[in-house]
Amino acid sequence: MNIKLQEIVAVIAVVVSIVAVPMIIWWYEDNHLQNKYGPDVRIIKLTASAGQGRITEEYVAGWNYWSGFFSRTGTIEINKGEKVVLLVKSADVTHSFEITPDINIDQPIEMEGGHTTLVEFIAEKPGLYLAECKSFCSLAHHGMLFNIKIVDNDKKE
Ligand SMILES: [Cu+2]
Repeated sequence: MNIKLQEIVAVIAVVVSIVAVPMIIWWYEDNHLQNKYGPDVRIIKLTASAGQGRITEEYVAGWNYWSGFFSRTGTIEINKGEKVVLLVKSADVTHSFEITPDINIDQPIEMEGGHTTLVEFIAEKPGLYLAECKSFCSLAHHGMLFNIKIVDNDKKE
């Protein structure tokens, strides 16, 4: 009787930790940066996948990494004056991104496989900036690019 109760408690403890630990990690990843920087800062999370030759804003895990079921990020539009935290994660190998130089971002944005590099900047100069991987990462290396477009909303219309 006692042994059975202990077994049940053990099973519940295992299930709770299997479910709770990833949930806490997801919650933490989603919230701690926004809490740290405050609500005015825009957090952009990108994942670079050399295997699929693309950069995405979607969450990349094992299942979609191998199937390639995540979308390619084309252009990220940022308003002039916006404070941005750009997080670039590598899903696989080393990447090194360089952006058109007149954007005020320290370059290159480099990260080893599985690692994330964080860059803070303020969008100052309106324009279209090309971010390209300069480290040959795979046969699909040519697809490792995205655009950042800084728009001046005061000058629109
Ligand atoms: Cu590359």
